[in-house]
Amino acid sequence: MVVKRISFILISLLPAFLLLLPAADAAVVEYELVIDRQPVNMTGTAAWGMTINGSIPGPTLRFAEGDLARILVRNNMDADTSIHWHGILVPPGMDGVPYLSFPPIKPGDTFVYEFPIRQNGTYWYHSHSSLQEQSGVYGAIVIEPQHQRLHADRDHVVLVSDWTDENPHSVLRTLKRGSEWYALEKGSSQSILGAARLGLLGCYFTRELQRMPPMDIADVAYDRFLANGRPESFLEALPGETIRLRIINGSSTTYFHLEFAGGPMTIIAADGQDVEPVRRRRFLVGVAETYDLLIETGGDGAYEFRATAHDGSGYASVWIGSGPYHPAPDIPRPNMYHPMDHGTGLRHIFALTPAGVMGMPDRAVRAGTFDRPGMMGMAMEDMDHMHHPDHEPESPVMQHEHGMDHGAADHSAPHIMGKEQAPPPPAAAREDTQTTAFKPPAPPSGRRFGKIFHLLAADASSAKSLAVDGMAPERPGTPYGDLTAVNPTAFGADRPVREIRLTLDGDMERYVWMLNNRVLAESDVIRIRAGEVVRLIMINRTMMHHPMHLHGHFFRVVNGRGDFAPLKHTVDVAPMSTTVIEFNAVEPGDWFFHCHLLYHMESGMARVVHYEDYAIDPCLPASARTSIWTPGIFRERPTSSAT
Ligand SMILES: [Cu+2]
Repeated sequence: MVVKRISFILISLLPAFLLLLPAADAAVVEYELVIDRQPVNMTGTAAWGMTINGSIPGPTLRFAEGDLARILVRNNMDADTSIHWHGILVPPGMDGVPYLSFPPIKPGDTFVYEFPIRQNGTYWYHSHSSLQEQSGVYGAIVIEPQHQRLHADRDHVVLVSDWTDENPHSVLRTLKRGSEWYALEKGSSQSILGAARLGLLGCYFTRELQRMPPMDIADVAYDRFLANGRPESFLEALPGETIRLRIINGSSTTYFHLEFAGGPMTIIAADGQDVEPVRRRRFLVGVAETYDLLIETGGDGAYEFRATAHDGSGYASVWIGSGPYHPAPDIPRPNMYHPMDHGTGLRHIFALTPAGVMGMPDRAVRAGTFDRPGMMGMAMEDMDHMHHPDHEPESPVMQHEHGMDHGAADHSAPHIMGKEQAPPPPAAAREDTQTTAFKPPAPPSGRRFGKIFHLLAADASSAKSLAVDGMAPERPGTPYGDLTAVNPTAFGADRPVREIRLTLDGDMERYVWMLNNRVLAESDVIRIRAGEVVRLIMINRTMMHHPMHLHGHFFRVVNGRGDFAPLKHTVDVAPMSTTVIEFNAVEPGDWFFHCHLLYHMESGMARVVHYEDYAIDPCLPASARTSIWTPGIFRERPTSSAT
């Protein structure tokens, strides 16, 4: 069976191989992954999980640039499965999206993936079937380059993720019910009393009057946050060593603030692509992104590398080195009552527009009002130069320096595109940092209450300290504004540019997440043509972050770095703001493009990017090819329930 499949795949891939001309002496690196459903214990209580080769996460797959990867994936479960190689440039038939790139792997079957390794860096893999990623079907990929650019004494993968003992399908049902249960459980709910306690009653009532949904940073309450499959783990290191940490956010829905107790971290790669070194004390990593960091162990001791869930509900710890413990500081919880206060201008816009489009009505979107990268307040700027492919817009901060006369918003605090690095947290925020001979207690659960809780104690206002997310230096956003590619990434000025505008929309009450106000099932494909430069303008009209991921390509994130805009495969689109990306359309195929928050993708926040003239893969049965468009394909199906 397995042998037959190998020859079948080779034949089907022949044209791709000829095109890519892999080195004749490429080493074949083979792995076998067995996906199974079994009881696991992350919390002290057994729960059902999905394992790869018996563990969560699965094994780290290691390759060298130029290898030929051959990976056998066996399905030992009673439900269909799949593996997608996140950020890896593969032929479309190897991308692992069921019903789009290949038929799902049926119970008892083995699928053989085979593709040449055309890149290097830190990536990951995960199931693209139903909600299996939440149950544990993910692992790391490390690809060594031909020539190592930077030295490190040690090299460690740190794969962070979120875990719930609950069946992910029941999580989705709870979300669809529009219940506030998870907010109560993790202490981020909002009430009149809580608003009064913070002196923000006015904001609370203004929002209630306009029927705006309460802002929350994350949908789900988790039982544990994990680093390499554990809430707490330990890595060996000696004093004075330089360590490369390969950070992978393999969460289903959780963004993390990263911090190392031993001092600032140096970002050297983002999404596997090298960038000019950037030093950061704390920054936000989105779902499905990867960062390579260099850290230095100072003196004697165990220094904590901490990944704190964005909503402040818990964290995962990795202790690096041995000796006295140096914990990382606690991060103030987000002030959910603060109405994303970008200044009076934004509140003014909220007051004038119906809920749902959050001050960005369709007409203004179509007119290009919000096409500029950065905060929506910038949108009234002259848009002219966005229409010239060779002209890169300046960063919002630079625009601010040039002066703004409409006073729409205060941009002195960088949100997502700040040119300058956010200052380190003030001393007060680091007060609880101290060396201790005794190991600090294990990281807390994401749920603060058992069956009984006190309503006001569950309120977001009850946290010890609060800071406005993305605005206060204690709660920084992503480091995108500071990422500079090591080589130019710009496209030739003569290239045809296709510009596509997408709004990111949500209906909180029905828990439906959409692009251009439509879910996948009822929408069209995004049609592009080989040879074009495709520019996607993503306008987030929701109060949540969305990590948007494009399969099969790297894209430039237009961040004010001109020809040296960084390349990524996943980009955070911050609430109420616009992100612009561009990619080279040179990978004919059908490619998934979606929000990487698992429950958002399942609810329809996805599209298929289709190359014109791309021939349907003859290996796929016709029925499989059409069913991606069938309503309900991304809905819950009884065959894939997780218990
Ligand atoms: Cu989303």
